[in-house]
Amino acid sequence: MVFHVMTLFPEMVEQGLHTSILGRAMDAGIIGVKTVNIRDYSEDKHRHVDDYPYGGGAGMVMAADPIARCFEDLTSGMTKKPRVVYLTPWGKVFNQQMAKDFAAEEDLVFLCGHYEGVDERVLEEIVTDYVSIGDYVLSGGELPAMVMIDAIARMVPGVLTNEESGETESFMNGLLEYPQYTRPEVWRDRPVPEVLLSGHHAKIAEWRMQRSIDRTLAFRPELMENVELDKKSAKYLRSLQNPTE
Ligand code: 6GU
Repeated sequence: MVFHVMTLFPEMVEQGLHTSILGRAMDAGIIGVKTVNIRDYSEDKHRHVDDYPYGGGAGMVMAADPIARCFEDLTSGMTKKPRVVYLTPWGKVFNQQMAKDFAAEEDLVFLCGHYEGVDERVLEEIVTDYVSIGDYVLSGGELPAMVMIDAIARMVPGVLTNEESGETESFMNGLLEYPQYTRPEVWRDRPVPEVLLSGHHAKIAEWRMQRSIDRTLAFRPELMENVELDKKSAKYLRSLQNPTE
């Protein structure tokens, strides 16, 4: 899968994604990240890509034409029209399901805006998906694009090893992660929960499931609405709700 990022800050995106799991996946050729500098498509002698807003007001607006020509160049070799994500606080809020859906694409294009926005007409022409990463305002689309690329890449087959596999992590079964411990066995008078030292795999699995449920109820109770619990988990949840039964 190839992520194409249209941005005014290509170094920022490249630097941020070449580490750890994504760096390994890129070296293995499973994913690619290609950045293009929108400024290279300016026809202005000063390489300007922004201009004053019609109707007045503060700030500058990114002009349609450099973005359109950047996009046309980027997609000229593609046989199929790619999905194009515009990062914006007014988009649909990104989640794990969207990460899985996007991971099925062969090519995915991100348009990172800056200044006060982007000329609406180029958005109408090229954008297929408007996406936000949460209800707060950032200075540009680069950090959100990097967040999305990390989450999407992890869902591409072959990126995670079996050991790293997302299946047991937060959100994959709809519950939050259970607590983890490593050596030493006692740290500042705090022992590791006994069951984890027992070597009893079924008991450990049950303990982890119960701690996932506890944590989800404590931190994100609204997630509980959408989880499908197996028999044992459902029974544990009922035992919490009806402690006398
Ligand atoms: Cl996608 N862009 C910007 N500029 N700010 C954001 C965002 C996106 N998502 C949350 N805040």
